[in-house]
Amino acid sequence: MKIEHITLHHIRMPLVAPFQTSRWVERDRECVLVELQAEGLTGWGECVATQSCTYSYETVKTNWLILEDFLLPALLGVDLPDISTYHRLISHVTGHPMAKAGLEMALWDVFAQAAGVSLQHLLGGEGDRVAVGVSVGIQPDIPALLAQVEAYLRQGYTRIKIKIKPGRDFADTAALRQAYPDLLLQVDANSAYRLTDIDTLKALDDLGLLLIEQPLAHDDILDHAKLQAQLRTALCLDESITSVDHARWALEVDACRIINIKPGRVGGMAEGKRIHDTCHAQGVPVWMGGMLETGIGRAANLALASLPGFTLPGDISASARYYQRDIITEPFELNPDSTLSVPTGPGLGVTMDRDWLQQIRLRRQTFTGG
Ligand code: OSB
Ligand code: MG
Repeated sequence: MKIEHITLHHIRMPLVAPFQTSRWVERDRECVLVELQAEGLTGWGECVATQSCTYSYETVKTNWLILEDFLLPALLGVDLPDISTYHRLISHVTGHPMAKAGLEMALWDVFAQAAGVSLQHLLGGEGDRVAVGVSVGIQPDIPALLAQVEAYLRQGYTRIKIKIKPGRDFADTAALRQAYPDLLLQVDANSAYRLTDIDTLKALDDLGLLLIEQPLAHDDILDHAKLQAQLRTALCLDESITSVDHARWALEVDACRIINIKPGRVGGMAEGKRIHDTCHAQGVPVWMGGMLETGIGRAANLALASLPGFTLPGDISASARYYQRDIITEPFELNPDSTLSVPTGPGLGVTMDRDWLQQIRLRRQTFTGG
């Protein structure tokens, strides 16, 4: 596969409502999209980093820089036989998983198209739907939280995740549990706690949660193991798992009993699949996380989430939960059974809305190989 041209698009697309986590707020989806031309085919990828280094150290600008200075030069003009050769060609670049994953996604798209199959098929996924839930940001107060969750339940979502932070944790979660005794409910702290907050975290232990996501530091494994030893509820790591090795380390020391897989966080779908395979072999459940992706990243996430070890509902909601107008011409809609359908067309199986792309684009640049 001869890689001829790559165009980077920096976009800013409005969210339907601000998304508040324990440590930051997202108002728009600002990201780099990768458009790759190879032998008459066009592949699309999405870098999941945002405008600020909140979730991780990567940002839109670092994604662009690493792509322009290191990743694209390694790839442009190359006759690429497969995706593992891509990883070999960029193996000198340390870190920056989101930049690497955005480019990898565009490669998966063209390789699947060239083979005339869906990305799901190429990855080895199965089934036509993926169970999904919705991730609810921190609301102004508890009545607003109850109203927001009720609205999502009425739309058909059957699994709810709420963001928590110190001072907005036990009372919020307990109120929801009281209103919905049987709800599939989980919480995500995005690294807002320390081991010394053990009393608060132990209080959450009695609320029948599916899991507690990333309570401690973004790069910690050891303290999570100390915490897991004191809780019955499964801990789930998100930020801390940046490779299959981190997954292995975390499981070896019982730092978590569930893993949230985000391809962008771990350098791409190949690494995400390796984490899935490691967990599946050990009977550890995984689920697909989300980064408020556009329809491009969402399509890729659905394909990967159809692998058999993804046994818990993913943070992959319908387009309308995020955007008035998504970047693809066929927005994702929630099925009545709280699932999203996995695209079946060749490659990602979605179509870029070029008209909308042009309206929300802040910058574009095309790079060509020698
Ligand atoms: O921690 O899972 C997270 C969104 C942005 C950054 C981090 C996270 C999230 C979410 C939203 O929880 C998940 C989604 O895309 O619906
Ligand atoms: Mg998370």
